[in-house]
Amino acid sequence: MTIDQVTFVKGSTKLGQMPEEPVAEFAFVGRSNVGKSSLINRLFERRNLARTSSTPGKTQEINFYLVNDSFHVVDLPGFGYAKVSKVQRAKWQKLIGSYLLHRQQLVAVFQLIDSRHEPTALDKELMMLMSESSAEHVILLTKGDKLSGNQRNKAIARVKKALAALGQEKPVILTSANDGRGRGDILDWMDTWLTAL
Ligand SMILES: Nc1nc2c(ncn2[C@@H]2O[C@H](COP(=O)(O)OP(=O)(O)OP(=O)(O)O)[C@@H](O)[C@H]2O)c(=O)[nH]1
Ligand SMILES: [Mg+2]
Repeated sequence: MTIDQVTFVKGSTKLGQMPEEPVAEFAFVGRSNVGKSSLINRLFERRNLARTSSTPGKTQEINFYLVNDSFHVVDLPGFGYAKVSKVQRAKWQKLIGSYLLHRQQLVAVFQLIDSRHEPTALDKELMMLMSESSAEHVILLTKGDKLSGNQRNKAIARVKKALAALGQEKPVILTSANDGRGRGDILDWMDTWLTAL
């Protein structure tokens, strides 16, 4: 698949404000600063369509992008940012939780985990939440450019082990927004699911 056209649709902070069109959606979710917006830009080959920042907590809304006039890519606000209040955190969990479990259009969730770190408790919570969802679920390890070849294999093995401990077996793709690795695999998965609809 090639990305021919991308347009920003809208940013939503409530389930009721999300686009109503029955368009297939692929969501990118993971902790703050893990690299969701950067990877989406790389996927689109657009430098700064999804706004990124070295400060965690940049993306505050659920941002919808329409691709090739046929599907949505959804950039979700990050979780696990230490400086947010309890109230904000609870709000995030409610919004993202209900999006992931109840969004009719949702075809697949790409869960991003930093390739340099062990999956956190929140990463594992999200894995468990996804077992209740009917959407497809793929793990993307981010910032793979920062690792050596040996470390990359270790990172993949580590997350597969964490999944197995939860009784799950999911595709794991090593990615980098910097050098573009993994981009082709992400597009191939999207293609496969769109074809199966
Ligand atoms: N080396 C390297 N740095 C990256 C990569 N992807 C993202 N970064 C850096 O990580 C930081 C966070 O990236 P974002 O894309 O804004 O992260 P996010 O997950 O969208 O963060 P929130 O919107 O706060 O949830 C930025 O400083 C990026 O430049 C990557 O593949 N390699
Ligand atoms: Mg972001």
